[in-house]
Formats: sequence, C-alpha cells, structure tokens
Amino acid sequence: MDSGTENNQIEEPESKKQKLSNSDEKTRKTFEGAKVVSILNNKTTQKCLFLHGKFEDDKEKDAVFILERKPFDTKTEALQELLSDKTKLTSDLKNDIYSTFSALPSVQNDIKATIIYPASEKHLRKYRKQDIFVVKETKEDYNMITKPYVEQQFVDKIFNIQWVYNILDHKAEMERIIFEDQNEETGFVLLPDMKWDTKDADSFYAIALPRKRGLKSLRDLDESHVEMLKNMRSKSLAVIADKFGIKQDRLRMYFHYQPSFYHLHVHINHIELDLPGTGALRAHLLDDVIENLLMQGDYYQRKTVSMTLQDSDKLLAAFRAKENN
Ligand code: M7G
Repeated sequence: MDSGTENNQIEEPESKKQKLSNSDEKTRKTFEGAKVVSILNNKTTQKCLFLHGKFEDDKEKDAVFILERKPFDTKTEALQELLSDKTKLTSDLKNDIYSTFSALPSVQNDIKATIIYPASEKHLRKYRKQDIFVVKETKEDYNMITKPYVEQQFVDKIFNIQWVYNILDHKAEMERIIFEDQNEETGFVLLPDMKWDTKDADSFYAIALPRKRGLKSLRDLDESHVEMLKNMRSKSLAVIADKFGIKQDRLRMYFHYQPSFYHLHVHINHIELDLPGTGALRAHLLDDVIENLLMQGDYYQRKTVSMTLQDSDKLLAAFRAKENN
C-alpha cells in the first residue's frame, strides 16, 4: 500500500471486523464476485492502479483493490526465459535498428494485488487522486490543532491501529516477524511492510513497531526515547544484513509526518526503491531524528514541521479554519 496518496488517517473497518485478526479472514483464491465501481487513481509511472470495488455477496460494503506491476525477477534463468521463444512479440514500430514490441511473457506477468475489505470512506479517500497542499505546522499548531484532532479521532474510533496491536500481541502476521525485542521500554517488532511481497530483497520494505504504546508520532519523541530508537536502529540493521544481505548503506530508515497510523513506526526500505513518501515533505530520517533529540531533547515539541495534507483531509480543514479566524 501506499504507493497510495499521502497523509490520510485511516479508519479501519467497523467494530465487529476490527476484532478479527488478519488470520481470521478466509484467504481468497481468486477475485470471484469482485466488481469494479470506479478508478480511484491510475499512477502510470508507478504502474499502479487503485480501484474502488464491491463484492457481489454484499453490495453495501466497499472494497479497495490495489493492483501493481512487480519488479522484474532478475535471476539469470528468469531473464533467459523472458528472452526466449516463450515470449510472444507483436511489433509496434520498426525503424532502422530500432524496434518496439508489445511482449507477452509466459512468466513474470503476475501482479501484486492488495485488497482492503470492507473499506471505509477514509480508505476510499486515501487512495482517490486529489490535490495536496503544503502546511507548516508550528508547535502551537500541533498543540492546538493537530494533537486535539488526532486524539478526538481516537475517541471517535475513526483512527484504528488494531492491526498494530494484533502484530505486537502475536494475533496476526506472527509467522512474518523478522525480529522481535521483547523489552517493554526499548523493544520492537520488525516485520515486512504490507507493501512488500517478501520475494525480492531488492524491493525490501519492512516496518519497525515499538512495543511501547502511546507514542503517536515524531511529535511525541523526546530524549527519553533515544535509547529505544538506537536499539531499533542497530538491531534492525544487524538482522537485515544477516537475513537479507542488505547493508546499512543500502537502506533508508525514516518516519512519516503526518503518518497514516498513529502508533510510531519506522519505515525501512531498499534505497533503490522509488517510493512516494520518501520526499522532503513527509520523510524524517531516523538518524536525523536521533541526532536532533541528542542535540535538543524537546526538539520535536518545538520544531515547525512542514508537511503535506490532502484536499479532503479534515486536518487541512482545521488548519484553514484557524487561518480564517
Ligand atoms: P504510515 O506512514 O502510517 O502511512 O505507514 P502510509 O501507509 O501512508 O505510508 C504505515 C505503514 O504500515 C505503511 O507502509 C503500510 O503499508 C503499512 N501497513 C499498513 N497496514 C494496515 C499494515 C498491516 O496490516 N500489516 C503490515 N505488515 N503493514 C501494514
């Protein structure tokens, strides 16, 4: 996911469903019963299509389907099979030494599919193409606008991070855990991000979730969390080098601000991945965060943070309402 648009807080499906862990859901074998309602976004450069859909058996509920072309399998045998008589070519253009084709390979044409079901209006909004705006959040803005907004969304059960607690409590994705440190203060769980199919180390994408609860975002971090952050950094790097052969100078480790989910988490992904959400207006490098906290313990309680918010984001409306007062 999020190849998607940025900065929308996500409401999980309604309460009954929320109690289920991922593993309680029957795993689908096909898209049987799925119907396309509309295209939410078509990111042609990222080869990623976001669809609003339904399933025939319950037309009341919405679904989001994310279909994404996978990177090529670059193992020599796979490449050789691609460049073989098994791949059917239809000529598009021929000019001197140049020819282009539409090529239909026998292999390598599977796509990554993500289903969010039932999807809430917030999910549909998150993936629908829309304009984004730059907002400069001062410490006063954070305390008077963002913090109360985020807290109210939790009270109203609009934000839901049950999926995070399912992971921390071993109720979901347990078999996917790459590494776990059980310490309640400095410990964390490292596991593949939902966006990574775990097949190809060049597309490595994991998240590190602190065991400590109540840390919503970067804004909650102070010098007392440096030990936890350093622990997450050093142990994640060691285990990723060991299990996946990826060294630290090939990895990017960062927080999002604003995040979509308000349980602090570090994104860790391969530096060659061209990802949305790694730009100056959203990504805050873990190394920089640690260094800033060491220089000034209350750095993130004081700093003005620039960020982007989507047109339909209620937080943006709250900022605009303040501007107009
Ligand atoms: P974020 O910065 O809060 O939001 O990151 P973003 O989705 O806008 O980037 C949350 C990260 O958690 C994303 O990279 C998601 O792909 C990932 N993620 C979200 N969910 C619901 C799950 C999940 O259920 N399991 C796993 N493993 N990753 C998830």
